[in-house]
Amino acid sequence: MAASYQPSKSDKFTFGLWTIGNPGRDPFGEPVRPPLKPHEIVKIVGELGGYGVNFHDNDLIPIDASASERDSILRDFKKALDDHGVCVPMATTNLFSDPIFRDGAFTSNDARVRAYALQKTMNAMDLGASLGAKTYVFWGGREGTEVDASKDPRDGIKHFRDALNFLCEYSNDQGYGLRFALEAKPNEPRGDIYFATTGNYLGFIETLDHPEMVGVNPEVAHETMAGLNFFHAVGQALEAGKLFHIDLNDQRPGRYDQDFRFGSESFKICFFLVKLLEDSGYEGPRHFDAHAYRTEDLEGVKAFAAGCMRTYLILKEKAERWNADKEIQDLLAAIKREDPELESLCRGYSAEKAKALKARAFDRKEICRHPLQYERLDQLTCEVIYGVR
Ligand code: DIG
Ligand code: MN
Ligand code: MN
Repeated sequence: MAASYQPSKSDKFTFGLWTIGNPGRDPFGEPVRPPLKPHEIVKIVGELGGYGVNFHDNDLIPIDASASERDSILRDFKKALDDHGVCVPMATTNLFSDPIFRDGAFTSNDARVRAYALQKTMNAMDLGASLGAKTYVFWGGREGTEVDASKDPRDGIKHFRDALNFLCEYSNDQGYGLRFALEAKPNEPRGDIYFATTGNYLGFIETLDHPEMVGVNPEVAHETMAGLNFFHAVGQALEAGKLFHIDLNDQRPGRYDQDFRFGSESFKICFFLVKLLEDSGYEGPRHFDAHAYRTEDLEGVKAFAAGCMRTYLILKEKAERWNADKEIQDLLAAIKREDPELESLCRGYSAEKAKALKARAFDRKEICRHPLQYERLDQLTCEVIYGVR
């Protein structure tokens, strides 16, 4: 029977409240869609087959909400979660919208702002943990500069490290069991954002007091904006055991952060990404940090969300086809040249191994005669993606 590509809870598809709830505002235009309340977004995600929703603190509770407004919002939100069997795997803090963060949050030049950012994040962690979140994302959208005369980059790193060390201790102190996932972006809304790529964060994590609690949340659009191969970035995060969460969307290179529907632009990268997530046994949410085109009405937004999940499932089936394709697998087997004896010589240093390796003769011309057949391999891969294999 032909696959239905119908999402189920076991696919762990999640959406941020800010994605389906995006009203279509952009730097050059006002909102084009009426706002949706959190419980209305939960209903849409549930009806489309989604697994969970995520939120910034102020996506759920407006920054100046009264206690009674907060209680009412939370009551409706929790009821919708129950009614539609939707969970909250991840939460995060909005440390970028309020004017107080105009020059950063944890890396602000103003100690009062840095302290307020910590306070706001602790409160947001309380909220997220109370709703079941087990992953906490940090996207430092305002942590950066336009004027490098204003800050020594080393100070920014130190302030960010102090904040994360403090918040790791807070999570432990509260018994939340949260895992932190750091999300990189090279620029926008700041001229340059600190920790521009996932690689920056992978290096930074090892300098923290609790590196075991901290991983990364790579986003397709952000690494692509930096001109990088997202498949490689996720590969490094997975290999380091640090892929704690992931932001799926799509992006054309050399443009502002487009956050397009997943798989709508970079077919090959998204194919290899889905194949890597599935082949690796990644068990985290497949989170879509994306939004519908500004042209869309509510039905268009639903088509956007359904399209994200459907495309992921289509690419998952293509990955299964690729893995099962005998011609492709035979090609890979012919291309790779393993040599256990040589490999044992090159791993686990000893003076004897070094001496033997230095004495080994290599026939460069003979080695170059080994065919690589990448044109054929890539053609077959494209044919799987195009749907003719
Ligand atoms: C933007 O890509 C960021 C914010 O939307 C949020 O903090 C994070 C969560 O995935 N992604
Ligand atoms: Mn983005
Ligand atoms: Mn994101």
